[in-house]
Amino acid sequence: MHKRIVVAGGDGFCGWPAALYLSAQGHDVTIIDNLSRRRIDQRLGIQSLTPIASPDQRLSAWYEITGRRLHFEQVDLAEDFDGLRAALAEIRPDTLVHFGEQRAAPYSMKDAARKLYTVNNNIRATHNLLVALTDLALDTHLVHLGSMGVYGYSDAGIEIPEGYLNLSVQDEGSDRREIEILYPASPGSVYHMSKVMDQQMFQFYAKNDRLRITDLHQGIVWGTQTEETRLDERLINRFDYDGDYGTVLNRFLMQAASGLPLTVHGTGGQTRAFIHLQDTVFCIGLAVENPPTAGSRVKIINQMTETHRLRDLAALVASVTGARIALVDNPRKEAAENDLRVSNRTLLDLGLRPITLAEGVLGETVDIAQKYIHRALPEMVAALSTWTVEQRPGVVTADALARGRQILT
Ligand code: NAD
Ligand code: USQ
Repeated sequence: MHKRIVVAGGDGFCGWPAALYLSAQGHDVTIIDNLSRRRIDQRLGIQSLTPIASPDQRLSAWYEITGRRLHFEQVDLAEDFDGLRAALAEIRPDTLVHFGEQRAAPYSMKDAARKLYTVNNNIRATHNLLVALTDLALDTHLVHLGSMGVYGYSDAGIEIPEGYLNLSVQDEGSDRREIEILYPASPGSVYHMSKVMDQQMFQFYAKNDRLRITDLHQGIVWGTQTEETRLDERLINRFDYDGDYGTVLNRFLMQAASGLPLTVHGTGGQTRAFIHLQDTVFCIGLAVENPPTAGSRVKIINQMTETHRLRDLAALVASVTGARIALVDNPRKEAAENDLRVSNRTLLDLGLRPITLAEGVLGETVDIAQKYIHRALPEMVAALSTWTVEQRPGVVTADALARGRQILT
């Protein structure tokens, strides 16, 4: 059945190809975005490696090529509750897919202003959406893009379940009680912390207002193009490679294309979850088609297809491209080594057949990186956001002095 769908954050890296995919499936899609990401790029002095067209050009290209209309409304989810409420009252969406948040961990750790912005933007955007839906008494299914990072990367020694953990606890007597809790959160950045806060809001509104909510705990998305964005250069997706917004695999591929060493943080013993962009949009489609019923708990789905240790990932990219690998000081505060096992049963059961990091698929992203390398700004590649003051180059702290004295004596 064709639905009315709002894609909030639909001008971004995941949101744009998802909007095209849903439109291609025959749904009536409206993008809501405040274009903040394009402004952040300008302020940082960076640009997508790929030349992304303006929203107007994107929409007319899509219509010209497919005959399908996509709609666009420029609304700030966090700052303009009235505008958001009015847009939703008009559209009355069956489904709202929420990508509209500040999503870079390094950007969220850059300084006080970006920490404040990330929390204010993300929490208010999510809460405004929840309030607008309840205030309008809409039976909209909210599909939110969450993050695998809410679980954290401490070795629990178990497969990470899909959101909830079943515990067997001894009560005051000798009886054992079975309880279900949200998997204990352990965010690793202010950005990831905002996703943990989103989770709590979803729990409340699902319980109190019977909102139907799916929270997709997504891994790191790699790749650039999907079947739809490939149709025309005006539909091309963004490719971030800079120290704040570039994610690890896309950064490695860009570094390889520009003859730079692959920057592995620390020992590269960190293990992370990954998913290809084409699978992301397919999974969004599955989530849209399989809403929870009103009154049921938040449906949490782990949206990832494979895990990789970073030094193995770097070795794979190096073997395909001939790039060198550099172990650099880790600007983040994170476990140097961790194992990661994750259940992604829901999506597999719904029919996901994962695209894995096979050489052929990697090849397309290598090609994109090479094709547009003339647009790259190599000086923007270094990851300069540090997680703590002590990690900032040139900062001398009491602790560092004490350590220095120990070394000297
Ligand atoms: P992106 O920065 O490319 O896109 C986010 C979009 O949201 C941008 O177009 C931006 O302008 C818009 N936006 C931000 N704040 C807004 C606001 N207040 N009002 C209206 N629009 C707003 O990010 P992305 O990579 O596409 O990520 C989308 C979502 O998916 C994020 O919530 C992110 O946490 C999640 N996610 C991304 C990845 C990844 O690897 N990219 C992995 C897991 C989860
Ligand atoms: N890393 C390197 N070298 C680099 C860049 C990163 O070794 O040049 C390391 C980081 O230290 C980290 C890992 O690679 O250990 C992943 O970093 P990332 O920037 O690729 O991903 P992350 O910060 O976790 O954030 C990204 C998205 C975010 C999403 C998250 C999914 O930006 O929106 O929520 O992936 S997850 O990691 O599963 O939580």
